Amino acid sequence: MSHLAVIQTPTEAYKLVKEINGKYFEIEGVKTLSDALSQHMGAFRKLYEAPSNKEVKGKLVAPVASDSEIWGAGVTYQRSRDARKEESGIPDVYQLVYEADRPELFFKATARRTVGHEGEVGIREDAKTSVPEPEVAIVINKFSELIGMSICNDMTSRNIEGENPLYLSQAKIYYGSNALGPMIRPIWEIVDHDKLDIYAKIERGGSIVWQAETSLKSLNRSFDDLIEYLFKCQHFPVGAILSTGTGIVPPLDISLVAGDLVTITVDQIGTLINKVVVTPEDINERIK
Ligand code: DO4
Ligand code: MG
Repeated sequence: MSHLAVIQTPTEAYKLVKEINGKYFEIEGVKTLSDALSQHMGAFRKLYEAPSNKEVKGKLVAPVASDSEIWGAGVTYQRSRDARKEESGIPDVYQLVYEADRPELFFKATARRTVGHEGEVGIREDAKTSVPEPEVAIVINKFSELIGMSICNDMTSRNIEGENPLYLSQAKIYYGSNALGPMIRPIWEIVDHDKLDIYAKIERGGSIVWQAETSLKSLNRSFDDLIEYLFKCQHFPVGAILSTGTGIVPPLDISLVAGDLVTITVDQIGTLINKVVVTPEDINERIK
C-alpha cells in the first residue's frame, strides 16, 4: 500500500513524495502535486511506480501544492438535502439542485486556506452553529482523469448558510474552514473506489457527542458526472481537488465548540483528525 504525500522540508514547502509504511520517497522528475497533475495519469503512474530508494524526511502537511484549488460539491446525498431543507429558510433550492442535472459546485479553498491531518480547523466566532462535513475528496489531473482519493472536512457555519443560501461563501470559506488529508491514495490501488464506507465522530472532553456513517454507494452523482461539470468552461492547468459532498450531517442540536476533535475515516483512504478552535472575527488583526 502506498500514498501520495506532501511534506514540508527545510527547502520545500509542498514536496510531493511517495509514502510507504510511514517512510517518504522521492518521485523522480516530480516535485509537487501540481507537477503530477499536469501530466497524463499513465505517464505519472510510471514515475510513481518506478522503484525509488531516495528516502526524504519532512513534516506531513495537507496534500496540496502552493497553487492547488479545492472545490466542493453540495447536496449530493439525500441526507445533505434533508438537513439543508430543515435548517434553511429557503428549502426549495436544495430539493431543486438535488434533482437537477447540473450539480452544485462551489469554490472552497486554496492551499493557504487548507490544513492537514492534526491541523486546527476553525469555527467562525460570528456563527451560532458550526458543523463538520465529512467528505471524500477526489484528485483530478489537468486532463480530467481521476488520479486519487483523499478526505476533506468541509467545515460549515450552519446558521449562516441556513439564513440565506447566498451566504454560502461566508459559511464555507473563512480562516480554518478546510481540512484535507492525511494523504492521497492513488486510484489504481483502490478496490471499488465508488463503494467506500465513511465514518465520522465528534469527541468532546474524551466522550463521543456525535457519530455517524455512510457510504459512497449513497452518493447521488457519479464521480464522472461531477468531474464533467467541474471541467465545463473551466481550465485547471494544475488539476483540481473536488470534495464530493457530505452524506452525514449532525442533528440540529449538535454544534462544534472549541476543543472538539473531529475524526473522519474512509475505508482504504485513511483517517483525518482535526482539533476545533474559534476563528476570531479580528483574525486579520491577529495575523501579522
Ligand atoms: O448547499 C450547500 C453546501 C452543501 C454541501 O457542502 C454538502 O452537501 O456537502
Ligand atoms: Mg459539503
